[in-house]
Amino acid sequence: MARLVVVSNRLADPRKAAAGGLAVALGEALNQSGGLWFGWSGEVVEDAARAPDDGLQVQPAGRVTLATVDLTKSDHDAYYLGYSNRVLWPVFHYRLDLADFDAGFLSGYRRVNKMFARHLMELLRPDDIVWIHDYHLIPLADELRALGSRHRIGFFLHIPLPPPLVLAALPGHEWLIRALFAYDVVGFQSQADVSHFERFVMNEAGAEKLASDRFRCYDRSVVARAFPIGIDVDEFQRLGQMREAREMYETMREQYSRRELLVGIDRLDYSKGLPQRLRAFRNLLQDYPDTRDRATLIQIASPTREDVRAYTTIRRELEGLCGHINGNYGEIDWMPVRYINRTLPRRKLPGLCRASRVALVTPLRDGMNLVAKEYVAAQDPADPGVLVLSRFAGAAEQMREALLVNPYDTQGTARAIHQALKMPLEERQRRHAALLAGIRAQDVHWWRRSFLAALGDEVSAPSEESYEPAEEAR
Ligand code: GDG
Repeated sequence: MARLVVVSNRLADPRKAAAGGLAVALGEALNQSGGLWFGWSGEVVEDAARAPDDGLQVQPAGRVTLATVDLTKSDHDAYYLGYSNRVLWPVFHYRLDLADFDAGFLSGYRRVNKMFARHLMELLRPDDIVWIHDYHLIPLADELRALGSRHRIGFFLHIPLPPPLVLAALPGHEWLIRALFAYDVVGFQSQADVSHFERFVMNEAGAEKLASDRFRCYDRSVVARAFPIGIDVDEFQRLGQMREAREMYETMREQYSRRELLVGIDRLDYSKGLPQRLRAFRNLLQDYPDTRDRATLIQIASPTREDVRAYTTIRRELEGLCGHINGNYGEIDWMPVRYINRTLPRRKLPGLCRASRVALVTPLRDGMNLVAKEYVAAQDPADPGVLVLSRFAGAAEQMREALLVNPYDTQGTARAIHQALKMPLEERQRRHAALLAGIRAQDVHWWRRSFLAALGDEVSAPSEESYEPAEEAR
C-alpha cells in the first residue's frame, strides 16, 4: 500500500479524541499506511530567530509521523493572517468588501508555500500519495512540481469556491487557478463549487472539457469533483453516551423544563451569519408572541482569528444585538439569548445538541458546515429536534429534509423557526430519519475513501504529462 501524506496548515494529534472527526478520520487512513502528516507547528518565532531548518520537527505519534515547521512573525502575518484570512477567506465567502488586497500578503503566501514544499520534498518517498488541504496551501503542488515531484497529489478545498466574476475580482486569481492544475484531483464540497470551477476554467481560462469531471488547461489535466465532507457519526454518538454529554443534557433539560431551547454553535466568523440569526430570533419574539417567555437561544460563538479586525467588529455587533434583545424582551426570570463567547469542550456538544429542540445553522456562506450534521447525529430518534439550515451552506445540497432558509430574510427565517418549534412529532421523526440516513451514508470515512479512490484511480500520473510550473504567470 502506498504511503499517505496529508498536508494541512495545522495538524492535530490523531490519537487525541478531542481532535474531532476530521483528525480522527485522516488519522485512521494515516495509521493504515504508516503515513506522514505535515504542517505548521502553531509556533511563531521572531524573524531574527529563524532557524536554518525552520524549526522542522519530525516525531512519531503511534504509526503516524507528524512533521511540523515554525513560522516567523512576518511570514505568519503575511501568509496566515494576511493572504489566507484577509484575502482568500473573505473572497471565497463572497465578501469582497472585507478583503484587503495588500501585495505583501501574496508574497508571504508564496514564500511559505515554497518553504513547505522544500521541507516536504525532503520527506517524500517516490510512491507516496499526497493529499493537501485547504486554501492556505493552494500553490503547494505547483511548488512541489517545480522541485521535481511526480507524486500523485490531491487537493481538497474546505471552503466554497465563489462564482467566476467574484473570483475574477481577486488580483492574481489566474495564478491561483493555474496552480490548481498542478494537482491530479481537486475536490470541492458541493456541486455549486464544482460548477463555479467549471465555468471559470471554461470561460476565463479556455479549458477543454475532456470528460464530465476532467478539464485540460495549461498543458495539464485535472479531475474536479464534489466530495461533500461528512462527520464521524459513530464517534459523535459515542461521545454523546459519555458522562459529560449526558450531564450536559440532564442539566439543560432540568433548567429549561418550561422553555424551548434553540441552539447555535459556531466559530465567531462573519461567514456564519450570526447577526442575521439574532435578528431572525428577535423577529420570532416580535411576530410570534407565543414564543415570548419560552423560546431561549443558546448561542456558542467560539473565538477565532481575533487578530483580524473584521472579527472584532462582528463580535461587538453581536454583543450589542444580544444586549438589545435581552433588554427588550427579557423578564426577571427569563433571558431570551444566552450568548457565550468561549469554546465549549467538545465532550459537552452532543448533550447540548440533544437537549435543544431546534438548531439554527444559518451561515451566509459555508463550504459545508459540520455542526448541521453533528446536531442530527446527536438527536434522540424517538423525539428528535429540528434543523433550520441556510440554503447557502454546502450541507444544504445533501440535507434537503432540514427546514431550508435564506438567512438574509430574517422574517422568513423567523417563520421557519416557528414552524420548527411547532412541528408535530411524526414529521420531526420522518425528517430526522432521512437526515440521519444521509449523514450515515456519506460520513467522513466515505468522504476520505471516495477522495483517495479518485486520487488512486488517477492513471494519467503526472510523469506522463509535461509540467510547466505556473511561475511565468505570476
Ligand atoms: C471549515 C469550513 C467545513 C464549533 N464551536 C465549538 C466547536 N465547534 C466545532 C463544531 C464543528 C467545527 O468546530 C466547525 O466546523 P464547521 O464545518 O461548522 O465550520 P468551520 O470551522 O468554518 O470549518 C466548513 C469544514 O471546514 C470542514 O470541511 O464544513 O464549511 O468553513 O465540528 O462542532 N467545538 C468545540 N467547542 C465549540 O465551542 N469543542
